[in-house]
Amino acid sequence: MRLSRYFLPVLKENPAEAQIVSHRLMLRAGMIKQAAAGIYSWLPLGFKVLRKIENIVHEEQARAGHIPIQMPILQSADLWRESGRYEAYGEEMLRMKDRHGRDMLYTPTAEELVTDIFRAHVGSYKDLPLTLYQIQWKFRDEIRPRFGVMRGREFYMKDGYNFDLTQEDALHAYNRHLVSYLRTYERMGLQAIPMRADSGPIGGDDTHEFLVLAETGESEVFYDSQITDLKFGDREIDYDDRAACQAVLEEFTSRYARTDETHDEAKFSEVPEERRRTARGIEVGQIFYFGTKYSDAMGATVTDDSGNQVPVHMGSHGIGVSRLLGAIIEASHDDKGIIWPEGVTPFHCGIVNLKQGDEEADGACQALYDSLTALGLDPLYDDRNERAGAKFATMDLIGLPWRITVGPRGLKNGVVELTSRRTGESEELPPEEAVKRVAAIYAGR
Ligand code: P5A
Repeated sequence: MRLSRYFLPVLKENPAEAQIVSHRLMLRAGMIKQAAAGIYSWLPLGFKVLRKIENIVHEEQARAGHIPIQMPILQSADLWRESGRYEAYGEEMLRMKDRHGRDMLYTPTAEELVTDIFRAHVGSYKDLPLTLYQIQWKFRDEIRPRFGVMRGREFYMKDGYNFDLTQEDALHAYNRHLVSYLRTYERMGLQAIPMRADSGPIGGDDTHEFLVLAETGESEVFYDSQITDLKFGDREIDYDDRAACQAVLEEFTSRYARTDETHDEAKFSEVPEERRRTARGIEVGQIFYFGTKYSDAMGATVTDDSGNQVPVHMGSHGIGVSRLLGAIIEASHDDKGIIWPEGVTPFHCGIVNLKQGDEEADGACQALYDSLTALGLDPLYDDRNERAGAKFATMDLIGLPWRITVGPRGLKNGVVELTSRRTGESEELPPEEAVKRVAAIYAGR
């Protein structure tokens, strides 16, 4: 993409309404625009990152054997009356009537809707296990929407639902989700720690939240510092291997790690004092096992192998896709702007032309652009007639992890400059080498 033809409405001034760095940087980098309290339009740069995050989620869901569907944003209240949650959900549910006076609502979550699909189409234990998921907009009429996409009223969520014959099978689905989430967050450059949490209006006793440690996080968390040494890395786990999934769960959840909702001071004091940490965290996901809560209420049963009708065991699992943009920025920025991890960066690298209009510099930039594009990479070429300083400031603000700087002086010596946004380190090398280096960085991503 040529920046002169792109739509990147960066702000020079710090927006007064933004209290935390991710919100400020998302506004300044022209990623989002507020449409109403807690509701945002996604501008090209923000939309591109949202799509990248969404793609990683889809890829990791596919790896775990989960099946994508798409359910509507507007639901009828009838299903929620069946489950008993229509009244119980309270003020956070946005309710409306259609022209016939029927009660409708904007989906805050979709346990009822998916259970209705299940009971209509699945009748036998032979069709299990089954996990359906979607990535869809949700609405919760939060009393205090704040921090931009971090606590929106409208937000983008991956919500998945497993259906299993027995509790044991459903607990395997729970473990499988935990493993798959660890992998998903690591691909986004995040360390998200599973912590024992409270299940709130979703229900059930077994639940873990995934928290990214950050000073601006809304949750207070208590944990054993050994937990932050654990890395999932790029382990390949066979998701059908129950023992392997169980082992990962035990590895990542056996040390003390809880949110304030479930914190137990007595248990915490058993952790050696020098390892006890109190911090703040951003909840980027949550997994639940709630057994037959919805299948009992809504009559979602299957015949088992003896011909008996039994309610299915269920759980649900959520990832805050739009919130993740904020969480990644909170975890990865400096005073000049965002620093995108390679896995989610909107463009793979920037090309800065120090002397726009100079025949040689223009030609070299175009050649770099063409070579990178031919390799399947997606560069952003700053071809504007701007001062070098302004170009660097824009690149630093929008946070592309790599920048290639091209100027007449370097070209005389046959070199361009490759700079890492994270370390600030630069290296001079011939243009073809710079292309190879960038290609190598993204190989396999
Ligand atoms: C699991 C999927 C559920 O709703 N039902 C379907 C279950 N879980 S949850 O924990 O309530 O939400 C899942 C994740 O969504 C993100 N999230 C939000 N993101 C932005 N703004 C909000 N107001 C908001 N509320 C929830 C969180 O990341 C949460 O973990």
